[in-house]
Amino acid sequence: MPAGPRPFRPSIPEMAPDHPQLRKLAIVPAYNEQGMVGRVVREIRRHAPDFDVLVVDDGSTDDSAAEAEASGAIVLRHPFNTGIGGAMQSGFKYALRHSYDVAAQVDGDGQHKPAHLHDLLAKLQTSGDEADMVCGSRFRGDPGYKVPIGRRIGNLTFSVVLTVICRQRITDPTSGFRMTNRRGIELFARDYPHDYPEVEAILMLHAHRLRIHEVPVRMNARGFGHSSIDYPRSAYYMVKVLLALYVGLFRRRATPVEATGQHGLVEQPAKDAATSGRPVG
Ligand SMILES: Nc1nc2c(ncn2[C@@H]2O[C@H](COP(=O)(O)OP(=O)(O)O)[C@@H](O)[C@H]2O)c(=O)[nH]1
Ligand SMILES: [Mg+2]
Repeated sequence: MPAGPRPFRPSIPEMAPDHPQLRKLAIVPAYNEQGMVGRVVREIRRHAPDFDVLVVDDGSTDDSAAEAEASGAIVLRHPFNTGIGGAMQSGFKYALRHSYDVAAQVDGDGQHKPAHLHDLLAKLQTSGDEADMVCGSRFRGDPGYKVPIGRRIGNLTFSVVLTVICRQRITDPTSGFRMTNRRGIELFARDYPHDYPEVEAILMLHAHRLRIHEVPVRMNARGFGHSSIDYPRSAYYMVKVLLALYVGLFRRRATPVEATGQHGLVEQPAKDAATSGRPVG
């Protein structure tokens, strides 16, 4: 990495392994996922009842929000579509404001298996300081479904680039199935990449000296609807993200002290979102 400002590394209390009091949030980005998002919420509550579930409805024009709420999720609604990155950043802001220790992403299209949430959590906890984010990787074992060839090629390209930059093996940089600790929550609440955020988010973590681990997971094929990275858009996706990675290498990143004049993060209230659903206990 080029010389730059000090990395963002707020001091947080060490995470106590297997601490039952950890506050954990599953963030479910959803854009027109009616028919699937309710099932995702119920599956999370069944397999990981210790997680609160926050669905970020990203300006859907269908009944995703009502379905999520009926299934027992807290629902945050964007008044218009912002893209996956915007949806996730709202989730991280919520996690920060409500003092969660752990935040996971579980996509609203049903691709991620909530049964793996505790595999991710075990790595995040037992590794303590060693893993600020744990990514579920389809390519460290059996992916569980036939990953489309376009996605494989894109994934491999980003995997090579990030493995070189981060000097550690990153096998599934486009996986959105990931979990982060308080350090990651604070960083991503303040700044999260837009458009196709997963790959850039790994670079961000690396630039801020936060640590990444991968655990093998199986995923499902998308039930219905279309991935945001369909074939016509995949070339744009490749060029855009590669450019963003290159620019990101040289980007100056403000430290919390520079940004706020004090240690830690002063959160700006989210302007365009309203919450509903059951309160966080
Ligand atoms: N396509 C799309 N998905 C969004 C958006 N905002 C939130 N999402 C959610 O982000 C998740 C991942 O999106 P998806 O298109 O499946 O990405 P992929 O799994 O990487 O191919 C899904 O749960 C979507 O519902 C958006 O603006 N567009
Ligand atoms: Mg998907």
